[in-house]
Amino acid sequence: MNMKDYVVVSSEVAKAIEENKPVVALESTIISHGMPYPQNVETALNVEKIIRDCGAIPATIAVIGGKICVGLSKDQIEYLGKKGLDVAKASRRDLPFLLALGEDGATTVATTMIGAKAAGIKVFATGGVGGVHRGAEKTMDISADLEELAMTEVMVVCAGCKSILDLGLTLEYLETKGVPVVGYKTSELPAFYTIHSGFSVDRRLDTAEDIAKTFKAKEACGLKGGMLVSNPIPEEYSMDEELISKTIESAVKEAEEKGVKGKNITPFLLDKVQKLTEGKSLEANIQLVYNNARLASEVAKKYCEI
Ligand code: PSU
Ligand code: MN
Repeated sequence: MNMKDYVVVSSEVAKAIEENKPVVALESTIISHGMPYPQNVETALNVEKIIRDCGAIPATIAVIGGKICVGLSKDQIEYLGKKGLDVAKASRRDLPFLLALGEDGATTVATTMIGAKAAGIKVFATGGVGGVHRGAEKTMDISADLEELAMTEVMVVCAGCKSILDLGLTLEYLETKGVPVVGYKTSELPAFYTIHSGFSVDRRLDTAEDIAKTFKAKEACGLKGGMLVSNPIPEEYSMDEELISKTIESAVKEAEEKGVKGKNITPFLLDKVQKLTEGKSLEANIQLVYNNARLASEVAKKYCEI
């Protein structure tokens, strides 16, 4: 057995890769655990359409029946969206069980990177990545997404990090692991719902071409691992900083009181923030994903041209 036995690439995606056409990978935990039904399915399908309209091919990734499927059908996306929290959230350590036992799993940033790399996809668009949690000096809760960025050659286009995380520690961790952090048209790390975080990225880049070239240079030198491209939420959808920081404070406090830990904490906090802002944060979340899909498509196109 080798990895090929566990990976199923759709014929459309396989053909695109073979012909050096731009492909953008998409994760599935954002569908099952990141948003409520039916907005999750609607968003997932819209993201695919946006990528197509930009001239690239979308490849949503999930584990279905023990296979890492790269390029899901509409029905598969609908299935994951409807099942929601009943689908296992699958990060790196969960993968062997699901594959061996023929089960389903929604892929996090880490596992989506693994699937993307296996299929030969270089660019991946999502909303937010996992990171170092607040209080990690005691809990040691650091997302496997960061380790994956350190070892798997895929660019991840996101809207920065949510302040459910400790952004300063997340950047320190990425620095230690040698992961380049790009700010698209900004030198400040965006904070997901808002444009400003007060933390600096490694480098501001203003074009998709420069982003693609930077990644090519990294690959050419055999510098292993991925690259984090942070793309600020469009100004018109950016949320009120005070509202969002109060909301996150109260969500984090509730999680602590309820003793929510481990893989449940990120979905718990996302859900709380959505409820506390009465859906306003959901709209912001949807719009920033669309915005990332557009940038990722442009980067994927440039990467294929170089
Ligand atoms: N952050 C978000 N939205 C998400 C996630 C994180 O703003 O949907 C999901 C992603 O799938 C990410 C995962 O990879 O949560 C990280 O989970 P953990 O912190 O347990 O590693
Ligand atoms: Mn964790």
